[in-house]
Amino acid sequence: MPLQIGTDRKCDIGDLQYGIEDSRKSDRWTDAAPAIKELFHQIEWNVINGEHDKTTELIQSTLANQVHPRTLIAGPMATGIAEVSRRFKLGEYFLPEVMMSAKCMHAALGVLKPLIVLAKGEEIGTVVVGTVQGDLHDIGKKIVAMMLEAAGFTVIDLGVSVPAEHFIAAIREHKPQIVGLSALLTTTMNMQGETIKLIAEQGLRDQVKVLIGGAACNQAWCDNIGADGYAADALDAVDKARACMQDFRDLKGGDPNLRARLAEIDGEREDEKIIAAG
Ligand code: B1M
Repeated sequence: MPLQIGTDRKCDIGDLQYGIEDSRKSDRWTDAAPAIKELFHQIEWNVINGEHDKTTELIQSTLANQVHPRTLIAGPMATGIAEVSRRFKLGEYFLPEVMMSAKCMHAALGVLKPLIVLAKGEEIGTVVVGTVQGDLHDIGKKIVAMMLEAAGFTVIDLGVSVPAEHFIAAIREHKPQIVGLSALLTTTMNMQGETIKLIAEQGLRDQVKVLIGGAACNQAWCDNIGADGYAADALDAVDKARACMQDFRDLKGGDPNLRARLAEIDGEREDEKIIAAG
């Protein structure tokens, strides 16, 4: 059984502003063996420094230590890209640096995807996912797609900057039960709404449940554009997609009751966290 290290806990990543020596002294990943803690810090710094030629080797070494692929994504890869986001936001990093870091994330996901897909559970449905028109961000969407596949969904990934018409064509061709729309920019979020409008205009709204996600979105935005559910991260996307296929199978896409029931899942998750924290 591959190792799952405490990636579900919130951790302090202030040390990532400084250098790997500070990270080594941090109490992050202390539930892992020292060799794995070291590899995790190297992965974080590999993403921050954008050294993509070394990513594959680091990821392989960690896997050889029996670390679960999902732990890598939710652990050091997530903390590394979070620090990149912070630096970009504060103007410490510019596009070239962010693109190098994105290359590391893609290299790592390339190694992990076959392993995650290999662990695919029993087939539960089909999801069409894509990043909406005008938006080129795809790291998060790829993670969501991989996690959905691992959970047993067949995933049709339409890629980035996907026009609403392409979503319509994919719905007609693949007959998914769920459509996932990713948007990371405040300037492209409206395309999630436009895509939902076109799905409705084409008479397909009750046939598909629409989930949205991406850094710019939240539940209020989901309510505003009439999506069925908002997923804050890949695990949330899997929980809500599963609920769409199981508990809420009989509710149709666009039904306000479906939106309300999916939103309740967030409350349940918070309750679970409070109970787990004692
Ligand atoms: Co851009 N970028 N970027 N960028 N970029 C952001 C989004 C930004 C917040 C950075 C910042 O300023 N703080 C900012 C947006 C500001 C805003 O709109 N409010 C921004 C900007 C401004 C831009 C450009 C406009 C910069 C420019 O050109 N001047 C430009 C736009 C290009 C375009 O899209 N047209 C641009 C370009 C780029 C790169 C190409 C360099 C690169 C993308 C590379 C790639 O994806 N192939 C990039 C990156 C890497 C980022 C940040 C730093 C990191 C995004 C990321 O990968 N996060 C980002 C900062 C941030 O988000 N805070 C930023 C890691 C990923 C795992 O998280 O994507 O949130 P995330 O996905 C999560 C959840 O959101 C959720 O689950 C995922 C996994 O847990 N989720 C879903 C996502 N999609 C879902 C779909 C679902 C469900 C859940 O459907 C069911």
